[in-house]
Amino acid sequence: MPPEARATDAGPEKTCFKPRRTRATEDAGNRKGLAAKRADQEDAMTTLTRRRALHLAVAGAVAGPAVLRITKAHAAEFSLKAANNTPVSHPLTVYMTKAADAIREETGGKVDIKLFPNNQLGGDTDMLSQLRSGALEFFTLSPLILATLVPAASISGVGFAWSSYDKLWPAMDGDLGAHVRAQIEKSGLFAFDRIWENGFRQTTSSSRPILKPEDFKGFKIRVPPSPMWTSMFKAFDAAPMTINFAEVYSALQTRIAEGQENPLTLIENAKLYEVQKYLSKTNHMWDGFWLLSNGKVWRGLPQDVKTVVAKHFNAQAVAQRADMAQRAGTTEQDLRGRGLDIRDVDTKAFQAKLQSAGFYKEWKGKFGDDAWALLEKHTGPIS
Ligand code: X2X
Repeated sequence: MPPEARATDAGPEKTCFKPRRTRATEDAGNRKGLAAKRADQEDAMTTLTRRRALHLAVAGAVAGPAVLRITKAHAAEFSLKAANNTPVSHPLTVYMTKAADAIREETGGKVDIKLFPNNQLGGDTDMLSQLRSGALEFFTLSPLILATLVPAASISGVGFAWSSYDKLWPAMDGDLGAHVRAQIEKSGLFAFDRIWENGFRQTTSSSRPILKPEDFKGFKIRVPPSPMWTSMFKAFDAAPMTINFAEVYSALQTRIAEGQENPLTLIENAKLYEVQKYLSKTNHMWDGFWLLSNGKVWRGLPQDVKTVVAKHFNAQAVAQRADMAQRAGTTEQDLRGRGLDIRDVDTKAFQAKLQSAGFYKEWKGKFGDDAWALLEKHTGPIS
């Protein structure tokens, strides 16, 4: 069993959470029955109004659509929203939900995080804007898409850099992750310590199997909005087009794009096998999800709230990694069963193509020698 799984089995330590009590809640606690309930509700309304005022102050007047405001009237003292781009069945959503449940439970309902999965609040680009304006409190995003705002963040996604998770997780939980999180913080966002798993990315196609680097020539491939993705697939001589994940299924269905690339778990959960025929195990890049918060909103929360929220999100991120590692084998079987024609390829040939196209030289230059050395300290020499 991987160490992550063991740590989680033991369960996160309980911290002593003391809900903040106002005079109104104390009075309500002393009364009985309906009267107490009414007082609780009134108190909830007061705190919601307070929270709303805080939000407006933090976010400014143009904070985003009114529909995203806190509207739930119940006893929570902190009603917060979290969002992601993965289907309800994806382990990212499942384990974020577990974290929200654990936080609600440990705080006796005072901290209520409502999850909006599956691009319900818009595509990644929209959700990133909402997070930055303060309209959305928590959001998971690929380091490479985040690089549109924080260029240093995409360093974990350099092509063919990682040979195993034994190198990857210690780097992301250690100094490489700390380097990236420091840059994220400078941009006004906050990143939780533990990055969540998306996986190693594989290439799918509806038109032809990609078996060797030359098969990418002119291939109309959807890539997420990110300079590194576009750069990588240009280096493969493909024709990359930037599309948010929210529109990927329909882009493939209508054949606007011939193919896309994503980890097996997401290909299965988003049912991309319905609109793709071939899957090539190109394994070209590792990708994760940083759980982000708006820096001002995060710093504005009381310390005891922050401690409980961070503890459960970090613990569930580690549990989600372990769960995905356990499913890896069966997912491939399932996808074969769904009719995908799965092929192994010589990944070395693909890496050589990136090398000869100048991909590594370009990105080493962009990240700088120090950051590159930090990456290679964990991966070994990349190019
Ligand atoms: O957009 C994608 O392909 C996804 C879901 O993998 C990311 O979030 C980068």
